[in-house]
Amino acid sequence: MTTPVKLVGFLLALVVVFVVARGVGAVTGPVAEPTESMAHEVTGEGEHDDTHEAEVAHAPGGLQVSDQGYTLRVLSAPDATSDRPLRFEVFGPDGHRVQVYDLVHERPLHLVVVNRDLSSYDHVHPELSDDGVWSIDLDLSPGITRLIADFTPRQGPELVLGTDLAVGGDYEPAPPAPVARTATVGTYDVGLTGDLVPGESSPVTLTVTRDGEPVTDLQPHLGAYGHLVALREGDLAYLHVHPEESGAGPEVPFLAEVPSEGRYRLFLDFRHGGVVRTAEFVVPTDAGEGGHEH
Ligand SMILES: [Cu+2]
Repeated sequence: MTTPVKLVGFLLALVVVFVVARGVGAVTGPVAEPTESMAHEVTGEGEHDDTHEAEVAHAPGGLQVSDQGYTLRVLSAPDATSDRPLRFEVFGPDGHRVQVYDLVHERPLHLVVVNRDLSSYDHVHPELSDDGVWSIDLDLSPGITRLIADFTPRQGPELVLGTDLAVGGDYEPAPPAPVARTATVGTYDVGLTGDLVPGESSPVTLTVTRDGEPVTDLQPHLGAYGHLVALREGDLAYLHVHPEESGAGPEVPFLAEVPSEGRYRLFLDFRHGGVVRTAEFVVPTDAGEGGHEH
């Protein structure tokens, strides 16, 4: 074939691809976007309740600032020029500030504070004022900080809401972290075994040793012998993790629900000798293993 003929053929093929894509878009476009908010709207219509309830129940938390009528609102935050406390509130579907919360894992609200590049992590418990305003002093590093609040309003749904805070200052993004199934915290080593399987409840076991010796006198922390938080790399989706019954170490078992292939950051808070320490892990699903090769 001559070059002009090739070119015409190529252009024709392009047109065909374009027309087909448009056709497919026209057919599936509006239907194929089951965002979480749409799922809730559809649920309200009553017709497809069961299927959509199920989808919503399995959607990862922490990605939205507002869910099921509840909205997280930051009132003030520390910044480069002031160290005022972080203050925030939650508004309910009745238009009022939520003032009463259920205790879950011994606290009315758990707040995870992470830099968007996952270079810093903190799990804290703000104070609740009588009129429903949360506050806590935070030392934030420069960059974009993600706040993830895990709570259950009295007589409300279990919720995980998230919002971003921009913090000024010199900022150098952290490079992607390599896969890490062991973590060293001071004189402690913590190993992680188990595979994360998308769509399944995956058993994960953490084993705590100190100077090579198994630690068998872990102390209860938030109602268990360890508190595990798992975040998905890329969007910081907050996963459901349930502690399993266990003794005081060295093994601390959990069930983690992973929504998709990818790499996950796991943070174990454990208490020993009266001190809470955090061990950090980077765990890919099987197909997520090569995520950062290029
Ligand atoms: Cu907590």
